[in-house]
Amino acid sequence: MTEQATGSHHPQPRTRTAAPAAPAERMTGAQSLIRSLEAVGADTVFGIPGGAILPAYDPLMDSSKVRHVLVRHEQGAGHAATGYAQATGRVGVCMATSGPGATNLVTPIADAHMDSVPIVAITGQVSSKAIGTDAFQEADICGITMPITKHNFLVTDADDIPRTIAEAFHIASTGRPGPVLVDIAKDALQNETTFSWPPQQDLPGYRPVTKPHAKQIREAARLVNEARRPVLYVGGGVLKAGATAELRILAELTGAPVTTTLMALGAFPDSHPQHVGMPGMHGDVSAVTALQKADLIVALGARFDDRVTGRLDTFAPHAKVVHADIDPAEISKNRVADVPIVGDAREVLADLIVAVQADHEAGHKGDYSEWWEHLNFWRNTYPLGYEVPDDGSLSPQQVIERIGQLAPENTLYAAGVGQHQMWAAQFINYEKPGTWFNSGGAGTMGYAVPAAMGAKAGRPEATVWAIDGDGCFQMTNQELTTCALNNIPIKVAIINNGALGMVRQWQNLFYGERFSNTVLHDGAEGVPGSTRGVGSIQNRGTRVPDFVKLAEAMGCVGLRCESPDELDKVIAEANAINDRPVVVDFIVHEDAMVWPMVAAGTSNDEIMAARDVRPDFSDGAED
Ligand SMILES: Cc1ncc(C[n+]2csc(CCOP(=O)(O)OP(=O)(O)O)c2C)c(N)n1
Repeated sequence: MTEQATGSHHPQPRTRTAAPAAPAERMTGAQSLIRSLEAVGADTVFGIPGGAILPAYDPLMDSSKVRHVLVRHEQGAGHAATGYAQATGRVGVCMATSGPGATNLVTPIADAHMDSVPIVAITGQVSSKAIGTDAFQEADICGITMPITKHNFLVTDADDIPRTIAEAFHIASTGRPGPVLVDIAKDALQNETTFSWPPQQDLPGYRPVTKPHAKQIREAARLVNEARRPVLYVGGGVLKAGATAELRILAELTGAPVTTTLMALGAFPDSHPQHVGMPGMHGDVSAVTALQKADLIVALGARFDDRVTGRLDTFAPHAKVVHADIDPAEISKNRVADVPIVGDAREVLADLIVAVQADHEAGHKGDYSEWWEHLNFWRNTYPLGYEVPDDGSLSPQQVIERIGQLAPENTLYAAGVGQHQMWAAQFINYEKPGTWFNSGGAGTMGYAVPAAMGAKAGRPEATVWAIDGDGCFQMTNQELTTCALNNIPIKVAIINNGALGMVRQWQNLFYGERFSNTVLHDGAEGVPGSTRGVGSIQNRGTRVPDFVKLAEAMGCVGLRCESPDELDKVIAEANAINDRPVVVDFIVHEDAMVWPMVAAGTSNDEIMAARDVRPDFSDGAED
């Protein structure tokens, strides 16, 4: 067992109600696999068939409960499973054949592992007798995915299929969620077996701890009420635990500021007066500084990622740390916790509310009024902002902001990786849990389109916008064909700056503006002496590919927007199309940069609010 997380469980239904016990029936392993998927409540599987998994595809055709979505690349199947899982709270499922089919799943599996997303990947394997012979399309996918799965199984006996599927779904969705791979040899799929449900599960040693220790909770409550500069540092674990209502109660009870990480946007309303923003490399000055100057950090389902802490040995030097996490391996991994709490975030928060309240009743309540003066000063002095280009071209931040403002209620957003991802995090308001999906831990370009597809397949009633970069889009856009053919009408905004923008930003700031291999258009920018392509996008030559034509070729509506005057009209047009996927090619200025920024490897104290703008912290907040 490659178990890395023994934490616990999740209150939302991740799998649908198990089928009632059925009498044993004779059938093939493949039929037993499909029956097992039906029994655990899997309603959607994203995948591509091939030799080793082919026996499973035959009975899949007859299932009225499991819908199979035929993707165009297995990477798309994996990210779609992730998007589905994040949008529905259930386990996402993807399927592939042996060898290259399975290895194409490696990136999305690694991605789901980094972001603790519950998916089950089912792969065909060569026949059990051929395993280890370098048979055609053989790859040791269990070996390959060992460090990037919560657990994986190799099944060589048809009789083991129902139990393995039940265990895989259980492991994926309980404790700290994560990806589980089930690799099934072809002969196990072909052989006769007996199917009965529910199977007896056998997972010795897997007992995630959900209930926090009362003494630790009391200690945490005491620190909260004694602190003068506390911060609730909220990570994705709070969303996964379905603990957002409890978070709000605790926040309002204490009056402490709240910061939600990139993985936790929507866990606490952006508009709430106690929300001080997102921390991290491109976080709000107020959130980064709040953590930096805090005397107490209460980390809830967050993991002190390097993008949040900046240079670790200078992170939050005055703070005591309460660290609550379902996964004991996270606690004190990067920052030593003064009060470690192992437990499910919802249970931790529920218990903390009671303990804090009891302290209040006993006359101990924290006074954070002076802290709020500092927080409000930072918030008001260094708000997020952007410049509108004076050459009449579109500002990428404005495009993203307007998409958020014009979107129907309950719109879901998936982002790629790069500048557009950071702007989507900064300039769209996330008010509700489960509305924002991105590749936070792995930073996987190509995540947005297939993740949006998975989210829309799981939540067909919701509007789903993918906010993508022109670089990212070129990695996985073929899944738009899948969307067009399977009635999955997502909307894609390509924030087309003609460059690998985030990398270009680093070249701009740290490599003396030498733009090595980051230009995606055919202009000659970056070449010394060139007069073409420098400055604005209008100087570019032929656009390759033409995203509007590409979208149309894939059965989508393709729109283009090049100026601020057209912006609202084009977004409204895209919002009005619900029978087909829509792609909007937003041609934006290429020089925009993401601010604020803490340069990699530097201290959060060195945050830059904008180019050449270093916030002034000489207000003695931590004195
Ligand atoms: C699969 C993968 N390859 C490379 C990178 C490194 N990388 C990070 S951001 C980025 C540029 C993304 O460009 P684009 O999609 O156009 O987005 P922009 O930053 O311009 O908004 C690259 C190459 C990555 N994160 N993922």
